[in-house]
Amino acid sequence: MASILVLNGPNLNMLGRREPAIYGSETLDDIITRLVAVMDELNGTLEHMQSNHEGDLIDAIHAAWGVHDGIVMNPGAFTHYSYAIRDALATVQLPTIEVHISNVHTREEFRHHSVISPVTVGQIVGLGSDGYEWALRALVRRIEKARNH
Ligand code: CA2
Repeated sequence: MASILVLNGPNLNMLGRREPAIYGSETLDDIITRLVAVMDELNGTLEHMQSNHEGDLIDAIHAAWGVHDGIVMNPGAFTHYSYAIRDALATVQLPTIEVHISNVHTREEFRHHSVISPVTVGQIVGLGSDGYEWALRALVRRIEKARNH
């Protein structure tokens, strides 16, 4: 049974309320409800946390150490410049999948680079909110495979 921490960074609490053409019409609550159902199906558990504050996200990453088996994270705009979040992920060494709802590569130049991705297992970008589900399924599969070896 896998335990996953889902983390969402700044402004993602506004999902479904603004900019639906870029980020879709689902709210963050809608997405998390769906992810909890997916984790039930996979016989796992999920904790979710969203924050607009870098330090709070770092504290949540530290607190995941020894508690959760992996992290699905959309770091929001911190993706592009937060060495502190990257260091926190590198420190706890939990397998992490980075998710972006929009296709960052078709947007402004500053969104093309992630300082987070070098410390992740992989990235899912541009698949809308479904990306969280694919990330969750891929991460649980990876954790269970590692356990059975
Ligand atoms: O595509 C993504 O998921 C992003 O991580 C979203 C971040 C952006 O800074 C990244 O470059 C790509 C921004 C999140 C803003 O979320 C909003 C949602 C709805 C309405 C307004 C903002």
